[in-house]
Amino acid sequence: QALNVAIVGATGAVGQEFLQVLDERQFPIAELKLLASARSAGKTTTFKGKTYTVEELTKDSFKNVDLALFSAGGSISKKFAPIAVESGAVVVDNSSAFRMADGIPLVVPEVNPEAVKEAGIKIGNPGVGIIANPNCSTIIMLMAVNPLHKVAGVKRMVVSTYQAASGAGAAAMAELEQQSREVLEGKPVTMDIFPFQYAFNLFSHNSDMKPNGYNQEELKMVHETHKIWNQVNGDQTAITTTCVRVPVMRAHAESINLEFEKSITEEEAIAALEGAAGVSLINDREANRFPTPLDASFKDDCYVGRVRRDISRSDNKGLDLFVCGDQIRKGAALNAVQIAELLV
Ligand code: 2RA
Repeated sequence: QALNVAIVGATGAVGQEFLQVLDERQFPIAELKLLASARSAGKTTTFKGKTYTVEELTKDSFKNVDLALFSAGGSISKKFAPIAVESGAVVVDNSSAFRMADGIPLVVPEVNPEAVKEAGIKIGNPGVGIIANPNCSTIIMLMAVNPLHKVAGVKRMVVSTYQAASGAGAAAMAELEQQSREVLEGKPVTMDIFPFQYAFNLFSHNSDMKPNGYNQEELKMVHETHKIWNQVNGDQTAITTTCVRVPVMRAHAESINLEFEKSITEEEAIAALEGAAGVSLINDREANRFPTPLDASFKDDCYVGRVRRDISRSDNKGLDLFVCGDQIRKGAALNAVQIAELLV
């Protein structure tokens, strides 16, 4: 049945991608409401040939709304997602506000779709009402690793990320472009977003540093994976991560080393990846051709390559691989809309 849909954060990069994905996937929409801050209210956007005016988000914005897609930051989600649920809407929230909250499902549809039903969340009868969209680097990593986890059980995982500017927002993308020009023109670089030059440089992820020496982004990947794999209690996959911001516009890349409980050959791994929804292989050793962020940009799939037996081991319980995924699309908007599709 067609739904009354609200988009919170409609003018942001992910909000705009929500509209793109909803249109492309012909999501059944009866009425559409675009919500944003007072500063953005009044702006217009077209959707399916019709012009919509962005309205200011208020506590009364969710009357008769069946589904609300949020991507406006954690504080907006914390304040307004419960109000939306109270009004009868199901919320799919792209912020980190509720990801680790007890009882709130954290979902990658290709990995743990059952979590939505287990939480008893339905259109018209939202119950706990909020479904959390995982962090983009977690989603992209799991798209590559989960098909292998199902075959041989991941015992330990070492992940290094190469994260695009889009993960830090539209302003970071603009700064990367501006700095690149300034560098090439021999001008002093403008540094408004990060405290160091971004163009032709890379740096440890800009999220908060924790006392154990890991930053927030690295810990999100660890904890979110345990929740999605239902390992919050009991045997957990050992995971360590290093997250880096690199001068790439909108697709993340990740290098992943895996240790398995059971043997899995390269051939078995490739077969599992070839059969996995949402995954494409670029794994041509002859041509030395493997995924790049530009292969993944604006695409739905995550692109996997460099699949090889880990030569530091003497058995078939270790693999290395490389994955690229569009941070705004599968890393945020597409995953959220695919969660919404589980509800209709
Ligand atoms: C990043 N994962 O790429 C974050 C975006 N929320 O910085």
